[in-house]
Amino acid sequence: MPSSFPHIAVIALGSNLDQPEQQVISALNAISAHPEIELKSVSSLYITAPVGYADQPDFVNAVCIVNTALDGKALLAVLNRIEHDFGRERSFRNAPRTLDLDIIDFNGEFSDDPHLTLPHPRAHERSFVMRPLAEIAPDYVIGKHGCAADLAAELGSEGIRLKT
Ligand code: PH2
Ligand code: MG
Ligand code: MG
Repeated sequence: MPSSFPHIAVIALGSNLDQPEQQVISALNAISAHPEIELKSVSSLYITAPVGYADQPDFVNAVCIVNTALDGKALLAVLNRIEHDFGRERSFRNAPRTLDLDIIDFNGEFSDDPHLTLPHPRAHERSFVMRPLAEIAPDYVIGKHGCAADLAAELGSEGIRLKT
C-alpha cells in the first residue's frame, strides 16, 4: 500500500554524550512516534571518529529514511524539538552533543535557505552519513554529488566502523 505521506526525507542522527547509543535509539523511537512521520528504513549504528573538532569522544551515527506529511520546515521544527527534549545544548560549532538530527535530503529538493539548506551542504563529504545511507539506500542521489554508494566508496571507511 502506498504511503499516505507524500514527502521523503533522509535524516542523519549523531550523539557523543550521555550514552550515545541509547540517545540514537531513543531518538529513532521519538521520530517514529510522531503521527505525521513514518519510519521507512533505519541503518545500523556506527562508531565514528569526530570530524571537524577532534578533541571530543567518538560518535554513534546512524541514518534513517522517513515518509512524512510535514514540509521541510515543519520536519526541521519537529527534529529541533526532539534535540531540545534530549538535552541538546548549543555551545560552539561542532561541539560534543547529546543528539544531533540533520535533514540530509528532502524530496531531492535544492534550497539555500540558511535555516534549511538542501541537500545538507556537507553530507556528501562525510562518511559517517554516506556509509549508513549507502547501507539502506545505495542508489539514493544526493544533489549533484551522485549516489550514496559511490560517495561512501570514495570517502572510504577510515574512522568509521559498525557498532557491534
Ligand atoms: N557531527 C558534526 C561534526 N562532526 N563527527 C562525527 N563523527 N559524527 C557527527 O555526527 C559529527 C561529527 C556536526 O554536526
Ligand atoms: Mg550535524
Ligand atoms: Mg545539526
